Amino acid sequence: MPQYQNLFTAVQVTGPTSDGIPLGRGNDPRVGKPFMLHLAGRLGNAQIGPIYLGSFGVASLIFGALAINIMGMNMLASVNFDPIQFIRQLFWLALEPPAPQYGLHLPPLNQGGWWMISGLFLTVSILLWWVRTYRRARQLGMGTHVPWAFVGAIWLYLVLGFFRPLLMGCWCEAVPFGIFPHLDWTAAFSLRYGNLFYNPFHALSIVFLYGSVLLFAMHGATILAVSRYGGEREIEQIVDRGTASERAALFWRWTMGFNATMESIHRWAWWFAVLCPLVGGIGILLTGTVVDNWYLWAVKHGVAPPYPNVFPAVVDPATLIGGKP
Ligand code: 07D
Ligand code: 07D
Repeated sequence: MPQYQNLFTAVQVTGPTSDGIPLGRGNDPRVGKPFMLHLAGRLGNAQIGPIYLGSFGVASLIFGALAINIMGMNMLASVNFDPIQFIRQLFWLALEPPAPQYGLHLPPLNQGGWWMISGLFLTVSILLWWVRTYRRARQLGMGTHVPWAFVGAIWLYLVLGFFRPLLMGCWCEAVPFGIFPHLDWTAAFSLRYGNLFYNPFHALSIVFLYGSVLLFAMHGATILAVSRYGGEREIEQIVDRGTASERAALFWRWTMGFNATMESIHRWAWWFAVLCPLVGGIGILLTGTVVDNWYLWAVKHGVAPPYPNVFPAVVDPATLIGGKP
């Protein structure tokens, strides 16, 4: 008998389209006539639409589009409005935050002003999208777990571009907009503050990042492995756990002596995912404000060994003026 592995075989659900539940007072109408798309059905639900846009959704899209356009136009200006060079160099182009001399003041548009405006619009757009996730969850009578998880990501984003620069007294501390420029910023940040690997919150953030991957793989694999018993059919599994859930649980109890439950695995997933940017944000907020050099901090607290005496003593570069102590 051929093995039923179910890694790629997706069930295509076809039938009459559904508009979903009627919406009560205070809601806008949903837009778009729903239709079936076979390719979408290979990845998820075959039905596309209708989508709820609402006033917060529309406002979020407008602010988001403005932010991206300001970034794009500045990048285009930086290559003298040459569309070929714009495409060729796109990954390297940047819209940089203001220079250090402006501190927290408003700089001229071409020296960081556009960065501030597009950053503000991007933030407004993200926050409006958050309101939308909250309101839609509420309207469906759901818990608000998704919006609160989203807050985790927004926290790290605001620490990187708003809270930390505010504490440091300079917008110049914030991240530039651009594909490779934001990577350069990340590498430079780590070097400037004495190697982020020695920041315990960076380490914890990595634990939750890797942990999320591990949990996701274990959970996805377990459910697929019992889909031959209907394990992925959540409705049946809720009213009658049957043999699929039982097997899934037993598999882990047999292999590692302990198993999550159908319910608790989702709490594990939620906390691991949320804690990744949450502890990360704490680590970034402490950098430069409380701790100036994570390597020296680690040596001081016995986490890292000092360099052997054969080398000259390590001096915190932040204490150097013009390269001299
Ligand atoms: C798969 C969901 C879909 C989302 C995607 C991202 C944009 C940007 C803007 C042209 C998992 C959409 C991208 C809207 C377009 C312009 C101006 C999510 C999925 C596909 N990063 N980062 C990326 C952002 C920071 C770092 C990629 C955003 C920090 C490293 C993408 C932010 C630091 C690497 C991107 C942000 C940092 C990346 C893929 C905000 C430390 C990579 C992202 C708002 C945390 C990777 C070339 C992805 C890469 C990468 C977007 C912040 C480090 C462009 C929007 C400052 C080391 N980052 N990033 O798949 O390939 O996420 O870069 O804070 O190696 Mg980044
Ligand atoms: C960025 C949250 C904001 C995103 C939002 C989304 C849109 C797009 C569009 C849908 C990602 C908005 C979305 C606008 C919508 C569409 C199409 C989450 C974000 C609101 N590191 N590192 C981390 C590792 C090093 C550095 C975290 C590994 C070096 C800095 C993570 C390694 C140096 C920062 C992590 C490694 C360095 C980080 C990010 C290995 C560089 C951060 C977690 C193996 C030389 C960030 C405390 C996250 C942080 C961060 C992993 C190495 C620098 C765990 C695995 C030593 C400066 N690093 N890192 O969820 O929190 O990000 O640090 O070497 O700021 Mg690191």
